[in-house]
Amino acid sequence: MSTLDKNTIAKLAEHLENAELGAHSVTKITNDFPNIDWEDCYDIQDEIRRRKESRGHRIAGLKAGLTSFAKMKQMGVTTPVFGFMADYMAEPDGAEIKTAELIHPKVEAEICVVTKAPLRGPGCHMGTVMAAVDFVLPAVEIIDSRYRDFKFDLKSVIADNTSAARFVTGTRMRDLSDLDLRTLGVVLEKNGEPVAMAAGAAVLGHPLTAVAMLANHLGARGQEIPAGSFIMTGGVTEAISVEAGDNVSVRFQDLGTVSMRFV
Ligand code: OOG
Ligand code: MG
Repeated sequence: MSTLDKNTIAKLAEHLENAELGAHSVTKITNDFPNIDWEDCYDIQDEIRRRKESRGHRIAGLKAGLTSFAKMKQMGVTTPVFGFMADYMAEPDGAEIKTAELIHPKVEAEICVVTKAPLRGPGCHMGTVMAAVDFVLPAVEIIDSRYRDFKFDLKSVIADNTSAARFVTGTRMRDLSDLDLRTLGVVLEKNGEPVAMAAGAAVLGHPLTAVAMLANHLGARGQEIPAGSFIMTGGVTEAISVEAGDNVSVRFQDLGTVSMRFV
């Protein structure tokens, strides 16, 4: 069930994408559309994706967010959300991230996978996900809500493509069978100081649970996770604000370190 017509969805998608591309904040869309539903919000996100693809951009990955208790508590919400990353959001390990292109960036440490088989819900579970994982790799997501003061509700953040802005992938890939993703430790350092830490179990008990939820969410919308997808399972700790001059390094047990500098 949707409450908005196609025209309104297109207008809201343009509004939110312009805020992203112009790096300016806007008010929550639920202020003006209090009766908007989940379907509408994912429709707006899909329209943002269609706009990018029509300009020649490729989809570089899929993401689950608000999957750890620390993140849910920080943002005052109780369920995960799903979004996508576009090609221009990808940055290599050691990158300089330009803060002038962002509004109020925060970093998140995430355990990620690349798949070797398609995953289509409903009915996806840990077993089907494990069979489809090609390898595990670490990444840092740089989120940047387009909403004023980084304040939003779940519906608004879904429409805003779950604050996706940039991501830095690590360079060490490992087989899933060589790792215990629940006990895999993660230490996030900002300017040489450890500022947040957790283990993989912080994400829904096991990070691959987020992949199953993503497949089931997409399945309900008639979509799937294609083979070869890069998937981010969500920040293991609360997100940490950064500004120009900050250095961030995240140390992942068994997966190496991912670093970047904000300029
Ligand atoms: C929403 C996106 C959250 C994560 O990993 O939890 C997210 C937000 O907090 O702005 O990407
Ligand atoms: Mg994230």
